Amino acid sequence: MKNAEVVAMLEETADLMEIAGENPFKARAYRKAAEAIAALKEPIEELVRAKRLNTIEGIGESIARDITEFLQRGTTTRLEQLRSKYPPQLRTLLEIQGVGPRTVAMLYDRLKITTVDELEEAAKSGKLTKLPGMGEQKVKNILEGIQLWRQHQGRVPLYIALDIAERIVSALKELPEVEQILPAGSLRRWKETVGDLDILVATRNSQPIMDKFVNLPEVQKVLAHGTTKSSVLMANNLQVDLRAVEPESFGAAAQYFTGSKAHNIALRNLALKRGLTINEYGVFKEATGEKVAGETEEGVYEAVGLLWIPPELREDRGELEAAAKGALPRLVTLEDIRGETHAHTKWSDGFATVEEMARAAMERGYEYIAITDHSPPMGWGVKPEDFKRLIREIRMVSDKLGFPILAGIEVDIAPDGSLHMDEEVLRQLDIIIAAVHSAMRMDINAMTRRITKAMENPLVHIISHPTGRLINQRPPYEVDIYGLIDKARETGVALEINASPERLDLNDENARAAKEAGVMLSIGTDAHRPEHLDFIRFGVAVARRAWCEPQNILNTKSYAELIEWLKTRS
Ligand code: DGT
Ligand code: CA
Ligand code: CA
Repeated sequence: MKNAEVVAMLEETADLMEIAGENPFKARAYRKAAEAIAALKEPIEELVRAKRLNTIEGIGESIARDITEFLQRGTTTRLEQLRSKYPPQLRTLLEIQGVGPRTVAMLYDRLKITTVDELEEAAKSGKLTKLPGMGEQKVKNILEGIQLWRQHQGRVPLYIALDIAERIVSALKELPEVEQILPAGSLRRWKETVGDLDILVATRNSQPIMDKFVNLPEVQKVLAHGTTKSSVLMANNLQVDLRAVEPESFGAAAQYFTGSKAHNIALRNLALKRGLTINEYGVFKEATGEKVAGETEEGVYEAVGLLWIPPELREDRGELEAAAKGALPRLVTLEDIRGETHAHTKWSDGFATVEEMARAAMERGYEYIAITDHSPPMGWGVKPEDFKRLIREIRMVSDKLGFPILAGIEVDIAPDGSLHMDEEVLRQLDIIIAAVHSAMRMDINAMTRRITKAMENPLVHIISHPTGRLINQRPPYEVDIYGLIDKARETGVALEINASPERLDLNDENARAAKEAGVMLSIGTDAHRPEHLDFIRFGVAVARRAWCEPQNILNTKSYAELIEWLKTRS
């Protein structure tokens, strides 16, 4: 069913028509058509096949032609023409209050502005006031609009949202009225950022739960306070919605509000093929209205002929097809992780000793830990002449604790792809992680060459945080991730899923590409304190969203297996 795609096409056409200054009535017609198709219950392809498009109100001849062409070619002549005049990313500018289509066109025609950042810079540098009709006040409004837009965009990093969710859940759980409670939405799917929290409770008496919720000490503002639904703002401007449902519908509600939206739409279409409708209350026979599932999530999927699908996979990236064939992956779990591959100590910029880090690993039931302190040129890196003492300490602590500690390094990759450490030192180490920490503004080819060259060095085992991004803080440096994946496959070097919650690098999609290419992935927490070892759950979540099974992850290996694997590299 291509309805959503057709809607997107019509909306883009309307936006670009307005920017291009075409007849406003024409643009409005496209918008109306988009609304009509969004509300359509049957596949648009059916209507086209049966030549019934004109039965929908608001769809005239020329829009019908565009839809037919779009279904055949995946695009339309009209859209292509518009796009050749005005790049589609200009549409984002329309989301800013005080910026209309005419302004967007002028910004592009005169100043080649295509992004919010460029607009902000132009406004701040005084370039905008030189444009016709742009007084000081208008520029000021635009800057305020940009600020507002950014707040609105503000998605909260997963670890912050998770922390808030866990506190809400443990507070509400105390109430005897709560039969079940579940943080659903993107949080349950472990998406790297969260727009808002969607918490569900199963109960027969919801009022006391709602009352306690809106009065939680962390609540900054109550947006709604009802019997079955309440909404509040928490710290970080995070909105939290709490919904109460009858226990009979809890599974259906959990399924619905876990999403993703794309997954739900695809699931509903599968259900329709079986003559079933599905909503947040249950699964029903279309013909009779009889309820066939809803109490449990397993039941909902089973009614549609599917195995239960882990939330991390629910992004409409092939999981429904896999569930129908009984071919879902056996996703890696926290329990599969047998050791830590990336940890720092006081020897570089960490805050604990080798022994403290090792004990923390033992407490978590691990079989080993790798100590991988930085090399110079980081100011805090361990100097070559000090590595001898560091290695000696590692061997000594390992003996004392009777616990395997690998002597390692996180060595900096220089701009020319060489490693910032004497080879003589590297040869004494058990595990070598290499990473880019400086000179990140290189062009994409040079950066890709820099990292692939390090991978060609037979001493290197793992490339750490391969794209350098920091969530909501720093975009990835320019690098050809597929070039890195190819090189990893060719050399056998592992790529890291850095589990530090501000990094999550590789991200889910890149990790999935690596996994599918047969590349080994290593989940490392980059711990700088003992408690950072617990970041592992974020790395495992990325691996699960990347469809990884235990054999795709280096540190699911036992100590002996890991040593074997490390040898095959050097
Ligand atoms: P977020 O909050 O932006 O990080 O992402 P989600 O996935 O938590 O999305 P949200 O909070 O807008 O909605 C929660 C879930 O509700 C979503 O994952 C699926 C479901 N949902 C929301 N809108 C729709 C819809 O229009 N159709 C369907 N089928 N499901 C929807
Ligand atoms: Ca949400
Ligand atoms: Ca929501």
